[in-house]
This record gives sequence, structure tokens and C-alpha cells, in this order.
Amino acid sequence: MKIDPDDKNVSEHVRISRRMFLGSAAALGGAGMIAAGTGLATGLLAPTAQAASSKTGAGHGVIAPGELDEYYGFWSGGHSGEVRVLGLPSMRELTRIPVFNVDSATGWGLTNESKDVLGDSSKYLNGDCHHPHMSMTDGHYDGKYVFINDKANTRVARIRCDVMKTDKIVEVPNVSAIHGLRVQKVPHTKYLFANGEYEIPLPNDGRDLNNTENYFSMFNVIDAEKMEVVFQVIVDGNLDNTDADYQGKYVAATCYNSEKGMTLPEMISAERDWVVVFNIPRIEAAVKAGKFQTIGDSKVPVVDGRKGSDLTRYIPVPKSPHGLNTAPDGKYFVANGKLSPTVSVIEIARLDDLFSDKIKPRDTIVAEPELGLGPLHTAFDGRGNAYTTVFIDSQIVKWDVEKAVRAYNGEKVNYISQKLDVHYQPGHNHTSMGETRDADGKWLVALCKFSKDRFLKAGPLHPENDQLIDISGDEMRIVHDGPTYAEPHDCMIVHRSKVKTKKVWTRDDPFFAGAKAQAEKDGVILEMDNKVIRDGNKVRVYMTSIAPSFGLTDFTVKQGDEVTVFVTNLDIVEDVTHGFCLVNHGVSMEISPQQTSSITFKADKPGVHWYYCHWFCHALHMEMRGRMLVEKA
Ligand code: CUK
Ligand code: CUA
Repeated sequence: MKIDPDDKNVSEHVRISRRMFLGSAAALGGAGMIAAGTGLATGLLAPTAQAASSKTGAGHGVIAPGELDEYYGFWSGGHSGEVRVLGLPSMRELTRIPVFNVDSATGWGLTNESKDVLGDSSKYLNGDCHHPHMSMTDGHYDGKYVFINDKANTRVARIRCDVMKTDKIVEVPNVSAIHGLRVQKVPHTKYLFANGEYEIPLPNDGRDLNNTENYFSMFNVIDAEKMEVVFQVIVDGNLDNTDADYQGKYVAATCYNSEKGMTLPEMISAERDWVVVFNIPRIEAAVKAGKFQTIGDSKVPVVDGRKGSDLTRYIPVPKSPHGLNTAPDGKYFVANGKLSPTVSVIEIARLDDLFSDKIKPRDTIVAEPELGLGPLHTAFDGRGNAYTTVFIDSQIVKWDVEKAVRAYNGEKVNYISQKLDVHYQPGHNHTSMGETRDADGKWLVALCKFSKDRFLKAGPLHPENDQLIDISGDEMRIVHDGPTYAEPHDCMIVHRSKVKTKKVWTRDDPFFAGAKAQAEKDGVILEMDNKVIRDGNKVRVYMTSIAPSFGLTDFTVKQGDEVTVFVTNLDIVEDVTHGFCLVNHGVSMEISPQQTSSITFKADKPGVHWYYCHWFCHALHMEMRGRMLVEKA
């Protein structure tokens, strides 16, 4: 199955399709790539019977019906644009948090409250999220926020953990596609670190279209409280993944395409690319001293962190590295080789010397264990073990970090303790609490890109397979297969003690402050009044809801009016959520106990239009409805 990338008869789609990616790359030459091609053949085309050896299904038995899980899992929903919340170890889906998508159930993307959060970017109806990460204080999860990137439309969002709703979204200027995203761990999450991936002209206003020498990508630092970009750093190459240290000083990012290629063969021609290390205090000082420029219309300070700059260091590592993970003891950054069978272990304690030029970039590497074909991401258990996904070999490799360091120093020592087959082609993996000081070594999730034969067939689009692995003993053991939809690149696993959610909304919640302010202007008390206010051809309809009725059984408007309906749910009982759905108007929203939601639409069709509650709330839920009467213009 050889595909000639230069064969014009082969469609672009086939040439770059996922399954062909590494195989076609092999045809481009390079010893490493030929090995990769072989691995692809055995891994992808000839699934082995190893599946039978794993004990599946035990995950279901761990948590009995009615029992609660020990962990929350926050799952990226990939190009569905949402975040999903799972319970672990049951792997039961608890809820979905719409972020960059439009959600029919809750009205995300339709309601005024969600449009306030989406801001100008509400014009985009899609998103592509990869990396959910929780805010931290002193290297421990603090349960406040979960942040997530949008690669598709270059945004970063924040989710409030108390209500599990998205509350802020920022569009990042002058970069193309936000990929890697992490939080500052220490002293607390003041900053988010967000990698701009693709290189573009700066500003990208039509200049330098074919002058690729003038294309750049940038590292972006975002104020986590205000959700504003505070500074950007121009880099060489394409930033991929990133992670921060446990001192609040250094952030490292993998960087591929050091070649600045525009085509696949150009992008993978070099044997080494980089880990770029950012010196945050130096960057802050440069900004403070006014050593920055601005780009285009943007006011964000931009500093120059290209190779040779004082603000960054470029550590050569093999080859198109992908994942970047900080060990929970704070000692190492681990960069995963992707097209090299190795990972590069960087000792963080040597970075001071690197930045004062006492040592060379490669002197920071203290181990380079060879793990298998296609290492992508690494997780840690807090007991000195690392777990690396190898994509092409379809395995998780458990290895001992200190032994790998000793082996690099010439000692004859076996650092690999187990290779576990997973099903199939894992990307990220994540351990319980593993990206914090509290890594507890109980669970590991492998986010497998292909499920092949693991589930009943459900059409050509297969689910991904998120496998739960028990790592509490000496041996890793798969206990559950979890089919998931497009495409959880990453997840994180947080002990339930860290997350405190509200049972009902509180009436002073900022999430619906806009509705409250409008009601005040109209002399309306949201919690009491059922009123129709006319303001030219704008009509504001205020109503309450208590199961099983809306405060208004009907209201009348004129054809052509712009109507805003505000519903305030006066129920105080947990779980009694109402909906407001207006037939034939594309109007739908959730109103949970003590919440106010609002939605604006055009009453363009004369006649009788029923609205109804679409959340089953009461024995008389079907009767919870009313009429909008639209008079002919
Ligand atoms: S990335 Cu998808 S498998 Cu966006 Cu973190 Cu590695
Ligand atoms: Cu209210 Cu159904």
C-alpha cells in the first residue's frame, strides 16, 4: 500500500488522510520514517489478538449503581467544540459543557447569556478543543476554572467549575490556531500559556503572501482572571504542546517544523527540531521596559523570542517532537519524539545555567530513553514512573525516570518496566492528578484514536476509544473501554474533593447579570413580574416559571417585532430544570433552578405559536406551555 505523494492522480484527501500519514511519509525517505512505515503496517492493518488478554468491563463493576465516583474527568470534546465531564473510575458521562459549539439542549450559542460570553466570536459555529487544564494554587488543583483551547478559531475559553458553564472566551490576535495550552502552576494560575501553531505574516493583512521567510508563530500569555492576552512572543518554528514548571519561572514548548517548510516533506526533513524554553520573568521585564512592538490593530505587546534572543532558549531534540509534560516532582520536562522512538528528558535545575550561557542547550538533556515507535505524550504516577503513549506501536510504555537518567550516563540498566497494548493508536494519556504535585498513581486513561474492532459497528465513522487503566499495582491493567465521539485529544482527572459545584443558581450570579440590568431598566423584578414591555419594535417579555407552568399563558406581539423572552425559574428544588422552546422559531434554552435565561428572535410569522417546556419537570410537564400570538403587520 504505497502512496506516491507526488502522484497527481491520488487525491489530496487520500494522500494526507490519517491512516496514510506516516506511511506516505515513509515513502519520502529517512531511515526513521521507514521504521515508522513498518510499524504502521503492523499496528494499523493487522490488529493483533492482544485485545483478548485484557480484562475489559471491570470498570463498570468498580462503582455500583447509586454509588458516586472518586474523580471528575474533564474531557476535551475535540472538534465537537464542547467539554465533557465524566466520573472515574466508572467512566460514566456526567454532563457536557458547550464551549465553542452550538448546543440545542441548553441554547448555548442561541441565548443572550451565551452570546455575551462568545462576544464577537459568536459568528463561529464550530470549534476544535484539545487541552483542558484546571487552575492551580502552589501546584495543586484549586477547583476554580478549567481552561481550553480552540484550534479551529484561535480562541481560549474558561469554564467556571461551580456551575460548569463557560464564562469567558478570548480571541487571540495575530496568530493562527491555538494548540498547546497549560496553566501557570506556581504560585498560582495568574497566566495561561497558549501556543500559536501555524506561521503567518505579521500582521496577516495580505502582505508577504509568498514570502514565507516572513511567516512567524507566537507564544501567547493570557491573564487567567481577566482572560486578556497580556503579551506575545515571536518564535522560530511551529509551537506544538507546552507545560510549565513548579517554580513559576520557565515554560517549555515543543516546536516542530524548524525547517519552516510549507509542505509535509519540507516540514520533516530535519533530524532535530526544538524544545523552546521561555523565561517568564525576563519576558515580563522586557515588556515592562518597553522593549516590544505591536502588530496591526492589536495593542498586545509583542517581544522577539526568536533564536538568539535573551528571552528564550532553543534546545535541539529529535524529531518533530509533540507532547511536553512536566514531572510532578518538578525536576523534568519530557518532550515526546513523535518521529523519533525516544523522549528527551530536560533537567529543569539546569535551565538557570542555560540562560546564563554557562552550559549549551544540549547539556540540559539528562536522559533519552528509547521507548518505541511514535511517542506522543507522557504521564506520571508520583512514584517515579512515567507512562508514554507510542502511537505507531499502539502501546503505553511504563518507564522509570531515574533509571533512564542512569542509562544515559552509561550504566547498564533496564528502565522499561512494562509495555501494555492499547486499542489502538493512543494520542494523549493522563494519570489521576498527574499534572500536579498530587499525582496519586491510581488511574491512567489512554485516549486511543482508533477503535477498529472494539465496539459494535456504527457506520463508517468509528468512535475513539478511551481506555481506563489501573496503575495502582506493579502492572498496568486495562479495566474499561470507553467509546467517545470526535475527538478527545486530552483529558484530566481531578479528585472530587477539589470540585465544589452549586446545586442551584444563586440569584446574584454574574452569568445572567445582563438580563438583570435590562430588567432593572424596564422596572421589572425578575423574580416576581410577568410583563410585556414594548420599546419601539423591540418587545421584552418577562416571565417566571414554577413546575408545571410559565408565568404567562400567552403574550401578543406584532409581525416584525424583535422579541426577547426572559424566563426566571423560581423552583428551588435541585434538579427541576425547565426549558423554553418556541415552535418553528429555532428558540431553545435551559433554565435551571433559580436561573434567568434570555433569548432574542424575530416574530416574522403571523399566527399562533406555542412555546413549551422541553425539560421533563413534572407529571404535568406536557401541559407546561403557552401561546405567542403574532398580529399581522
Ligand atoms: S494533541 Cu492531539 S494527540 Cu492537540 Cu495534545 Cu497530541
Ligand atoms: Cu417545566 Cu417541563
